[in-house]
Amino acid sequence: METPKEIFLKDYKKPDYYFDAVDLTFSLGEEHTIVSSNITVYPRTEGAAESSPLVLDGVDLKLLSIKIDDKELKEEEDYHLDARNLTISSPPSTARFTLEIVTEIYPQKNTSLEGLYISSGNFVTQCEAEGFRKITYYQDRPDIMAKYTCRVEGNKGLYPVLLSNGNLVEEGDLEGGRHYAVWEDPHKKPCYLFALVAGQLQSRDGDFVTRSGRKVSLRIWTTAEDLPKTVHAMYSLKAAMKWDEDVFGLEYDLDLFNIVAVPDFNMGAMENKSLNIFNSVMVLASPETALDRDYASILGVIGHEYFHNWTGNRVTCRDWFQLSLKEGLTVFRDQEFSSDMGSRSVKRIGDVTILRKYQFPEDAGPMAHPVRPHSYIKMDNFYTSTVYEKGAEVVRMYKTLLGSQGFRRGMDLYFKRHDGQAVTCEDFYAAMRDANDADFANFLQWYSQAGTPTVKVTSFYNSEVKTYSLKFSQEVPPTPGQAMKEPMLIPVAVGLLDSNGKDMPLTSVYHDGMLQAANKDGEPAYTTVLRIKNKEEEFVFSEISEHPVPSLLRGYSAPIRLDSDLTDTDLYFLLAHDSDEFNRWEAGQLLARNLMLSLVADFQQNKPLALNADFVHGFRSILTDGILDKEFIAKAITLPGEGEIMDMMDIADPDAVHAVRSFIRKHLASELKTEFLKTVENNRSSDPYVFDHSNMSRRTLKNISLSYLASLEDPKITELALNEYRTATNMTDQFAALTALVQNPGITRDDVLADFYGKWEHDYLVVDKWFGLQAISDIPGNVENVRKLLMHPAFDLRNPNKVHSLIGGFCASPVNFHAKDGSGYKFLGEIVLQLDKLNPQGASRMVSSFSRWRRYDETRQALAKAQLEMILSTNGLSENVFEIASKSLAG
Ligand code: B3K
Ligand code: ZN
Repeated sequence: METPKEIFLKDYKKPDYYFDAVDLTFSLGEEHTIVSSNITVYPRTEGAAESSPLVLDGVDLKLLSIKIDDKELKEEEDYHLDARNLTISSPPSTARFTLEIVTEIYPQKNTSLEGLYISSGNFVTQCEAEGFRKITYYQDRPDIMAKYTCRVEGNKGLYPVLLSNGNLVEEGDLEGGRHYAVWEDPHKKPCYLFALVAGQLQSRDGDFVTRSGRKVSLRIWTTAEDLPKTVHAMYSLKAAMKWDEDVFGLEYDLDLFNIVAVPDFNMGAMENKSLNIFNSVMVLASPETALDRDYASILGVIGHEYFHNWTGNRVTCRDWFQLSLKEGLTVFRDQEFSSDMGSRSVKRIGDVTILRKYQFPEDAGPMAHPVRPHSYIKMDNFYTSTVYEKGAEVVRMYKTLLGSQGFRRGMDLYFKRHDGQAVTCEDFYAAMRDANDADFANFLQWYSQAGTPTVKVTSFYNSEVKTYSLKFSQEVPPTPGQAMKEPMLIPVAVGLLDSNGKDMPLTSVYHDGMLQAANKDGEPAYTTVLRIKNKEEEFVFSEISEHPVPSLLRGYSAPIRLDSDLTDTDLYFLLAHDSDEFNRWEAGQLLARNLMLSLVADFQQNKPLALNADFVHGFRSILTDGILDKEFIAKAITLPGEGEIMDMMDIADPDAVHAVRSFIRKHLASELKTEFLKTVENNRSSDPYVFDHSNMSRRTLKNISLSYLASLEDPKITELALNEYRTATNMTDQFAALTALVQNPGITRDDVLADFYGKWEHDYLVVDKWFGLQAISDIPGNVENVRKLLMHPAFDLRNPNKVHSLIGGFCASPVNFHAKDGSGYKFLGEIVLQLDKLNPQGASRMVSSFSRWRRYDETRQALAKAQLEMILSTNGLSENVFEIASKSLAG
């Protein structure tokens, strides 16, 4: 391997040449494809005395010809070629010129799923981040924005449908059974948004009339067989288009919007201009085959990609370090969209859970990087939960600081200033600031400092003068390459509860030697946002008539770890009364976390485990609450995950944490058996499946109750679950019953798994669920089952969804992946090497499971480290895997 090159943000330079118009012709073939590109180029500084070289990116291409203004260039004399670049030594510097390049590429052999490749016989592209260079020589960087036309030619029988970005301007037949289509995109775009699809596809058609009265045709393309499963995707697309108009005043800007679903895709979806390409799993759903959570993800992802049309496409990134500019913002937008379509607090709980599960560990490990990274070897390794989810939290903090209207003013200014441009995170910050004349103090640090800040709070009530004070201190932990950190502006939303559990009116806060009103309009506030910007700060509330219980960080107003002096009694009180539903849930989680940690200590000291009565009581009151939203109840009775608890230990102990979590679940199930059974009974329905909040909540609560019950390993419950499985009228209920049943090893488990496969073997997405369910199992020694499943005829290492289900699923069971005999590590080490030869992006995602190896005991450390070393010593390793494996070892 050539030594991988690290790219730094501080080295950013403007391009010496810009591209104006790009004309592409693809001649698609069954063995190879010919790509002709015709580009109008102009120098950044026209008329410069000496011309700078024009450096084009290109990987795995066969160059057939290259011309400038019709004149053929000669190798060595006019240009130089190596494995990454084609460099034209002295192009005309005085004026525009035309660059014509013809390359030959081999999509049929492309298993990396970037550039142009084949999925189920159809041609598909994926260009973000740097896949366009696998199609033709180009300045493959997002600050090169040009207008594209694209002519696609291919065999009409094999590829009846030919699609690219923009509007169809011409189509017709050619000799030899071939045909063509010409697409023209009137909007300037970076090449990462280019797309082409060709193949046997059918469409579900719909339309949407924009608020200015323009009619947009909507088409969702799949195989003929999958077409019936696109109803929900079409509904989601229309809902997203409407929502963006209502909430942000943003309208779609072309007459056609296409979505294509393909089975082989490296991530969820891609926002190519007017031709979104989706992983099938993020489009296809029917009541019989998809889960409630699939319906919810589809809604969110269709929204996300659609919202990119403004946040990403119309305004794009100057360079890849700015990725969060579009991703953090667009995740924030899709979160808000889903909130408005369902329950806001439940959505918030789900999003925070994901942040804690994936982003917190990343931020505390060897791959920790800021929302805007400082360097990378392979950009694809930086589509991370830090850039996406923490990035969305950063955007959310602007809204918390500015209020809804202020945030909207900031967004409006951002589009007004930057439509059609490739910009930076500072540009977004400046728009938010300038539109509101706001003081953001040291807020920009959120973009450049990695690590999850810890905020400590202590409180004091002075009954004589009726003041209540909150003292905060903040600390951002050191991360690789960043030992010292600065304080940064943290918005902390606070409410104070009186002894009846009601919010106290907040009139004024004394801070920094000044008395500030808690609310601008003179009305008392019940929640106020405190701005913590120094290492230590104190806020004193006046006119507080009794000792309150504080509700801190309401709605999770900042992505931090909060360390407060709340007692368990306070937490039970908040769990029962807080008007902020997020914090009610949070109080329950904190109680469960404390309980789990203390039981883990008992387990490690071989003490008997016992569950305290208060916890069972609190849990019962939530489970049987007749007023609370059912989906909220389901969230509130879900214990913190094993990973979350392991993260809080000095040395992570997967066996102890698993034993404790299972113990609590089983104990709760036995104490509350009657309540759980009643919950199952009361929440059944034989009505046809509807995806709406009330039905989804009902199913979720019923199914989590069933899952608790199944932990009892009671034959009567097994009968009940089997009955649920057999009588289910939708996949959500059927799969929940299956999941409950497979918790326990034995003949019933084997039979029901076989039965399920028999029923669904014709449906590849359901088969993926079947793989995933078995892979994630905590059954001892499961690695052997997973090895067997690798050989299953339905498994395919080239398909990312299958890899995600089986390999990713396996790594998500801490007891099996971290098995003390090293069998899990060895399995993953082998797979990473096999996968790396086919699909480096997929392989590097898998190798990430090793990255936190230092968190475990010495035996496990040695075993995991040996695998990382084995991987790194392998010849021909991809840069993707090299970067993650080497940083994991070093960090
Ligand atoms: N922008 C794409 C992700 C591209 C990943 C490249 N390795 C999907 C999205 O975030 O919308
Ligand atoms: Zn995105």
